[in-house]
Amino acid sequence: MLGSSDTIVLDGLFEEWQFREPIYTDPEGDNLGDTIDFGSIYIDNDQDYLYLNFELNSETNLQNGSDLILYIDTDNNPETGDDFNGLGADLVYDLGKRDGRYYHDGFKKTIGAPSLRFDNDANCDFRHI
Ligand SMILES: [Ca+2]
Ligand SMILES: [Ca+2]
Ligand SMILES: [Ca+2]
Repeated sequence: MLGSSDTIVLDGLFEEWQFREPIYTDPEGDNLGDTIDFGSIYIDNDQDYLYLNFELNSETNLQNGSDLILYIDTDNNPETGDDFNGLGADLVYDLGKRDGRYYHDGFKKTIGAPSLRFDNDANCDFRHI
């Protein structure tokens, strides 16, 4: 049975992430004028969901006016999906537009905001770095 530290709960609290190692840590203060300065990035999954945790320099509503786009190569194959810097992104999601697409078995499916879940519902709650 999984303990509480093994379970990601979308509740606006991030204590369960302290038991995980970041997959990447971006330097602080390197945003060069952009509004968003990424810090550490964490990833985890269970049998149903993929969980992403981005540390940002300030509280940001990614679903409103953001120009961030998420690219995920879900089949680890650069030949499938959208080409983005050599990545074959099978899932592409524009966070600010709440719109995206998913490629699977040669089919393209449009995905909207209900396909994704955000901590604290409409307003993402991000931890400050
Ligand atoms: Ca939580
Ligand atoms: Ca940074
Ligand atoms: Ca791919």
